[in-house]
Amino acid sequence: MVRKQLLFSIFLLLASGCLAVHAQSPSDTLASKQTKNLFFNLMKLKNKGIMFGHQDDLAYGVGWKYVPGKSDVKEVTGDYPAVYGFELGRIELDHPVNLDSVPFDKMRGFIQTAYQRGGIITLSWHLNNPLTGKTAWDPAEGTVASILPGGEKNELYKSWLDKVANFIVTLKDKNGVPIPVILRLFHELNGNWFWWGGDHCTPEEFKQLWHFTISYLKDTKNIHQCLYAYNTDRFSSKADYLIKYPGNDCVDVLGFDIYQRKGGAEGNEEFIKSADTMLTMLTEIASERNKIPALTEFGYGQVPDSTWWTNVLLKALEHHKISYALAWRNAGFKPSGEAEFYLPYKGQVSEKDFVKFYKEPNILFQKDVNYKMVYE
Ligand code: BMA
Repeated sequence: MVRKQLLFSIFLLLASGCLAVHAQSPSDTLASKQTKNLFFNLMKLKNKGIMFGHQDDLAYGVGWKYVPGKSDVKEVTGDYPAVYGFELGRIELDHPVNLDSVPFDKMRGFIQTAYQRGGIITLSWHLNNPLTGKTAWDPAEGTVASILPGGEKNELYKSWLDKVANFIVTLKDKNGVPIPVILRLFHELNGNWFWWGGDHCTPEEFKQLWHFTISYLKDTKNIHQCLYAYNTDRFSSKADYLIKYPGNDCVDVLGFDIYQRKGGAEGNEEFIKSADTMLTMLTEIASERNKIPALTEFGYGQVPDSTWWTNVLLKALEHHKISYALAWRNAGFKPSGEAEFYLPYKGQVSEKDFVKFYKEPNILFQKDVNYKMVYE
């Protein structure tokens, strides 16, 4: 009897182990080997530290564009980021360059370069409004409903997904192996500024849009090199975060975006408190669901505070085990004369402090992670 009970206990233990391993797999059951490895390694690496990322890092920075090998992060720290964000907006229109003027051909090259050294790729998509033909920031009512199956723009939307799929399948390494990407669809989904956001669709419509999109990419287009990120803006509670959550079977990364808008001690405190509180909720939600927690986008425009990195950002991050944090783009000076950047460049006021931040053992850049650690 005792022996039987013991055997049964061993069986239960093994079974729960298998289930746990299964539950910790990418949502795409046909995900490629490297994509599966990326998922497992992102889970694992969060115990080592937070990987630092930057949007469009290799494409341009403040005062330069398309200089091979250049990066504002590298100019300041001597190292590249570990995570590289790129943007697909305008691919749906067959444009050769995205909405921030990055040629898709160059983008493919940057992605291949980054992948080779063990960089992690995440793609956002500020797709135009398919109902009105205006930009992603045109929140016309009824847009989401119009692109769902049966809607008047469903065919158009499918043709846009075809174009995204066509680009993704060209992302291969030199041996023809598909490069895994984290697809950050319908980001900032609880904000009211994008047509897919906030009150512009019901939670049900949003979930349908998510399921339709992912199933189209996986099942119709046969794309199996993606992890999918569910990505809100600021949120107030776990329930608030999950209002439009489409389900554990179609999400891999859980993230949110946050920007510091106010300066001075008060602004700093508010940022630390908000980010810290949300990261606590996010990591709980992610661990309950075996998903990868990440700060999918952040920034403090023009970083006017010379110690923002160690005095503010680090304080917000340091108690949390998240996989990565992606700073937004160093767009530089626009024709209007206004500058948009979120990371220091040579000579910028927060440059020295960013180097201090770089040296933090729990903040990881490219030299801390390599191909083997991420994709094998
Ligand atoms: C915004 C700004 C814009 C940019 C858009 C899409 O946050 O950086 O300048 O066009 O993202 O990348």
